[in-house]
Amino acid sequence: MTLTALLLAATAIGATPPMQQTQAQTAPAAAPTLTPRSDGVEVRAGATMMRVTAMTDGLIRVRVAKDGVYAEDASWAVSAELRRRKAAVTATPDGFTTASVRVRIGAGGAVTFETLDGRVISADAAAPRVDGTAFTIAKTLPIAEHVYGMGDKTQGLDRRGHGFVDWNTDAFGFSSADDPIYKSIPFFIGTGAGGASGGGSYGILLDNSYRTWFDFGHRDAETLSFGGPDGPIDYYFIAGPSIAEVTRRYADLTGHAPLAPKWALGYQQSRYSYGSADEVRQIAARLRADRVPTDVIWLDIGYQDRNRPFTTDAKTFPDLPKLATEMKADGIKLVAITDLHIAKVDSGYAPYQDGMKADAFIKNADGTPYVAPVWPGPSVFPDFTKTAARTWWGTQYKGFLDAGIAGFWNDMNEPAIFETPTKTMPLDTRHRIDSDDFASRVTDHREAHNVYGMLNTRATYDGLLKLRPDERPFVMTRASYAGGQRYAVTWTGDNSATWDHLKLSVQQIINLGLSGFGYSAADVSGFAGGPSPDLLTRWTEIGAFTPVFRNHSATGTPRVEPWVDGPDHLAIRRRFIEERYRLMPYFYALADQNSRLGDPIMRPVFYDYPSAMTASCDQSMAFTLGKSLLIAPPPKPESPQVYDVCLPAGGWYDYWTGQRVGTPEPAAAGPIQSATQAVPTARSFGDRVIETPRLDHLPVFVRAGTILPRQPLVQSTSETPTGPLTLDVYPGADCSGTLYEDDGVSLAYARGRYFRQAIRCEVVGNRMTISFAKPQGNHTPWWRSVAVTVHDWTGTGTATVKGKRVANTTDSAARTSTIVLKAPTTPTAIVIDRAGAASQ
Ligand code: MIG
Repeated sequence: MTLTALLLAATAIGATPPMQQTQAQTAPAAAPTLTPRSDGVEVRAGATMMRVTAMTDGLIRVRVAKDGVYAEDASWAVSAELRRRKAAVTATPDGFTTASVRVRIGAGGAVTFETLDGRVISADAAAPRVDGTAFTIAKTLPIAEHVYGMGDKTQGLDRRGHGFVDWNTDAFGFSSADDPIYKSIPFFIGTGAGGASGGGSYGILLDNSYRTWFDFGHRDAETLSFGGPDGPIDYYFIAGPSIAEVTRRYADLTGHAPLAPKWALGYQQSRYSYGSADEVRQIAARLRADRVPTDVIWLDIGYQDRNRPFTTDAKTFPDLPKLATEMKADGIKLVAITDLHIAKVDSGYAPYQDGMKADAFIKNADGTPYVAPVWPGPSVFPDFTKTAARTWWGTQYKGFLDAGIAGFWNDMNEPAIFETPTKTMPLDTRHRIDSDDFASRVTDHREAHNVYGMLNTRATYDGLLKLRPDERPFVMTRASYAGGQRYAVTWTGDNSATWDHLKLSVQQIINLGLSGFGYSAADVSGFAGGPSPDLLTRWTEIGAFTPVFRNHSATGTPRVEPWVDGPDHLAIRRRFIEERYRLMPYFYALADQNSRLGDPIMRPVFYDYPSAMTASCDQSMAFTLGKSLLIAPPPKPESPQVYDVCLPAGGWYDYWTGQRVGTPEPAAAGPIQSATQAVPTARSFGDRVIETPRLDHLPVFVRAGTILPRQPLVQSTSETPTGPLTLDVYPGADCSGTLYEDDGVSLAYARGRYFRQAIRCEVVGNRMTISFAKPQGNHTPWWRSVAVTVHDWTGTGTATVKGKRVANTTDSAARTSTIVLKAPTTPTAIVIDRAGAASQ
C-alpha cells in the first residue's frame, strides 16, 4: 500500500461532503480480469466491476459498477446520440489502444491513459473505491501539473492546491475563496506532467449530479481525487494533447453554445431594479445623450407585480409593448428577468393555477406540493426534470415575446429558497424524471439539485424556440451544470465592488470558457457595495473585452451607470465601450468560431500560446480575446506599481498605436524611441513589455500575423455602420483573419445565410500580398468596401488589386499604408510594395 493510497483512504477535505470513512484497504488490490469488447474492455478485479469504452479515439468513458450494478446509461450533460458512439479499439494484454491513446488496466482496476509511445497522460493513484453509495477516484498529480476549468469557482485561475464541492448555492456577496457558489460544472483540465516525458493535457468530466467533490492536490500535493456521496461512477476522459483540443472536445461532448444574437455582444445596462418604464426611458435617453453605445437594458424583479414571475406592475410598467417599441426605435432591446419560483396564490395568477393543473411542481416526500418562501412569498417550484413541466414552463413566455421582450434572465435557479439555513429546498423533495434515457422514476433533491438550474434554462430555451422557431433565443442563467452552454449564457452572480473581485471575475470568465461557457459575464462594477470611480472605470475597460458586457448593481447601492462620476470618467468609459463596438466584427467572428468549434471567446494566454504557461511574468490578469488580441491589465489591478507583460514569441503590436512592440531589432537594445506612440506607457525589452498603470489606458496587444476586422462606430448593433469595414494588417507569421456576418438574430445562418471569408497575408521581401478567399455562405454583409491598413509598412511603392494598379495612402508617422477597395466577393489578391522596393 502506497502512502498516497493511505492518504486517500482518509480523504475528507475541509468542505467535503460526508464520505463514509472506512478502514484503509489492507488487502492487496486484486489482479484484473479483462474481457475485450469491440470498443473497449470489461474489467473485473475483486469486487470491482468496470467498463472502459472508447467513443472516439481521444474520448474514453469509464463506468464503475456498485454492488455489481451499473448506473443507468443516461445523462443530462451528454446526449444519447453521443453516448452511443463507439470507436474500434485494439485489445492488448492489459487493456486496449485507440488510434491515439493506450489504456492500461492495473491492480484493482486502476486505469492509466498513455500516448501510444508510452508517455503517461493520466494515471490512477489507486483503484476506484466504493464505500456504500459513495465513491472515490484518485489519480496522480505530477508536481508540474496545473488544473483549470470547474466553471466559475473562486480561488484563482489554477485549481491546483484547492478543493471544491459542487452544490449550486445562492452565494450573495461571496468572497474570492468561497465555495461552492452558483454552478456545478464537474469538468477539469489537467495539463499533465509537462516536459518531454509528459503525455499532454487531458480533461475529465465526472457526469454525476450529486454533491460531488474534487481535490486537486489540496490534501496531498501529488494526488488529484474526486468522488461523490452517491450517483453514477461515470466519467469521460478527454485526450488533448493541447488545452485547446481538450476544450474543443469537451464542447463536442457536452454541446456547443449556439450562436447568440449579435446584440448580446453589445453593451448592456442593468440595475436591480429600474423601477418604472419612465426610469427605463430616462436611462435610455441619457445613454444616447451621452453617446454611450448600448444594445440592452435589463428589467430586474422590480418591473413585476408583487415579484410574481410573468407579471408586470400595472402602475410602474403600464404598457410594456409600448416601452419595448420605443426602445427598439432607439436601438435598445429589453431583457426581462423571469424567476422560477411561482407564487402560490388562490386565484388570478395563471402560472400557478395552470401549473397546478399541469402537475408541474415539485412535491414533498409526502406527496403534497412543496411550498417555500422566495421573492413573491410562498412559492412552488417547477419540476424541470419532467418533460411536461419543462414544456409547460416554455409556454409562459408567449406574453412577453408578444410584448417585444428580446431575451430572458433565469435567476435564483440553484434553486434559492429564503428563510432556511441551507438556502435551498429539503433534500427529500421529490423530482420526477422522465427524459434523456433516464427511466421514468421519482428521485429526490440530492440528485436533481445540481441540474435544476440548467434544466430551468433548457425549458426556457426550448420554449422560446417553439414560440419563435426562427429566432435565436437569448437566455442568461445563474446556476447551471455541465452542458448548460447549450441553453444559456451565464454570469458569475452577486460579486462585490472590490478590486479583488475585478481580478476574480477575469479568472472566473476564463475558467468558464474552458468549461464550455464561451459567453459569460461578471457584473461590471460589482453587484454588492459601491465601486470607487477608479474601480468602475477600470472594470468598464476590462469588461469591454469580456464576452458578455453588462453593468449591473444591487438595490440600495450607489448608482453605477457610466456617467455617475462626472465627465472625465465618462469619457474614459465611453472610449472603451466605443472600442468594443468598433471591434464588433472581430467579436462576432469569435462567436461564430465558438459555436462551430468550441473555442472560447475569452481565453487564458496559454490557450493559443502554450509557452505562456511558464512565462515569468505575473499573468494572473492577462487574457486573450481570440488568438489575436492579448489584454494585459495590471496584475494588482488597484496598484500604481510598474509591471511586466510577457508577450509570447512571434511579435506583437500595440493595439492603440499600431506600433510594433517587443522583440526589438538587435540594434535597438534599450527603450525604443516612442515619439509616434500616442500612449507612451510601454517600454519594450524583447518579449517583455514594462507597463506603468494609468487609469485611462489598458494595455492591449495584437499578434503579429493578424488581420483584424473593425467597423465604424455605431450606437447599437442594430444600426448599420456607414463607411468601409476596416482591416488592420499586422505583418507576421501565419498571417490571417476571418470575417463573419449574418442577419444577427435569426437561425437563417444555420441554413446557409451567412457570410464567412478567410483572408491571408504573406510578405516576401518588400512585397505584401493580402488574399481574400471566396466567401462561404449566401448572406450579403453590410459593408460595400473595405479599407485595408497595413502596419509597419510604408508603401510608397505600388499597390494592385487583382493586378490593377490602385492608389494607396501612406502615413509615414504612423508607418502605415492604406488602400480602400470594393468588398471582394471572389478570390482577390492585393499587393502592396513597401517603400524603396524595386517593382518586379
Ligand atoms: O435575491 O433579482 O444575482 O443579479 O439583481 C436577489 C434581483 C435576486 C440575484 C441576482 C441579481 C439580481 C437579484 N437577484
